[in-house]
Amino acid sequence: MRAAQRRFGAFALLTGFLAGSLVLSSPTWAKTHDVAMTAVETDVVIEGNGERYAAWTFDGQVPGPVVRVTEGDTINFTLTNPATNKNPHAMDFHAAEIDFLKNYRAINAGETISFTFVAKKPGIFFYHCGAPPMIQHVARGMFGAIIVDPKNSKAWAKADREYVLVQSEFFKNPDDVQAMFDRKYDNVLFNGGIFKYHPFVTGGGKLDAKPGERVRIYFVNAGPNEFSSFHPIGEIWDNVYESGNPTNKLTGVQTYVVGPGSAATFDVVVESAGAYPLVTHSLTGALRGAIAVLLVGPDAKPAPLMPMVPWKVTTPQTGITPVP
Ligand SMILES: [Cu+2]
Repeated sequence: MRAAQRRFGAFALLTGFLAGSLVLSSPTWAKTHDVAMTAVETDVVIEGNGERYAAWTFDGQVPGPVVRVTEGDTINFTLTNPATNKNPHAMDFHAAEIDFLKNYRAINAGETISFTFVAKKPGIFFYHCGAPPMIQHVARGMFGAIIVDPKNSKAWAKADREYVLVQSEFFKNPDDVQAMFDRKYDNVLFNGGIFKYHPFVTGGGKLDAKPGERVRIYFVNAGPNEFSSFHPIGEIWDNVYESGNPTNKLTGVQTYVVGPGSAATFDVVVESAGAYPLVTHSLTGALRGAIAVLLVGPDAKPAPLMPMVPWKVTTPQTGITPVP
């Protein structure tokens, strides 16, 4: 009896020790990320025929790079505005909850700014330049997406495939700020291109998926002015998560409005092979470039979060196939 108690005591001591050591030695889940971006004033390809545009960018691409962290993580961010630039630039992360005046101020060419924030809320968030006139800095391409994954990965269904789509309006004269105020846009873009994911258009691509996969679209509307009415033609969103927060869950949604400066996460499970165009159902936008074809077939290959960013068109051609 006493021997059994001793054994139990030793066992309890051992398990207590193991539990204690686990608590002490386990790293906390929160991480710290050093994220650096450079404001780059450069030409980018915006059309499948190789047409270029005098953009202002983060890291030379439109949209800027996707930042991905987990809820609770700390981001040490640095923006560099090289001396070779002509304009002030800034960074505003919608995933942050920090002082605007101090952290989001514009810096001149040749300067650098750093700030730190904790991504406290999960979701998909917009980021953008806030230097005046902000409408022009956004319209010319200084925007992107930050994904804050929920710390509890079981907060929502696991996605089989993920894409980031950023919608924006395109003004062909990059210096016509009045046209930007007057909403006189020429095209609407997904990920910085006119019909970038439309396989019938010269230089166009597509988004791939396999039948039965849960495809998760992290969707950001950069604006600067127009609302998006995001709809999958031939499908229904299985779930929509406002701001990409798993708690904000909607089910069985045909079309969901995302305002400028906002974002949402869209899940669709496509049962059968075929083509499913993802559009803004504000048709003036869709028919001026905001159509991304989700091509569903058994041979779909893995793809990056933002395919074809930057858009490298190797053989410039002329003429875009009209879209029906
Ligand atoms: Cu800027």
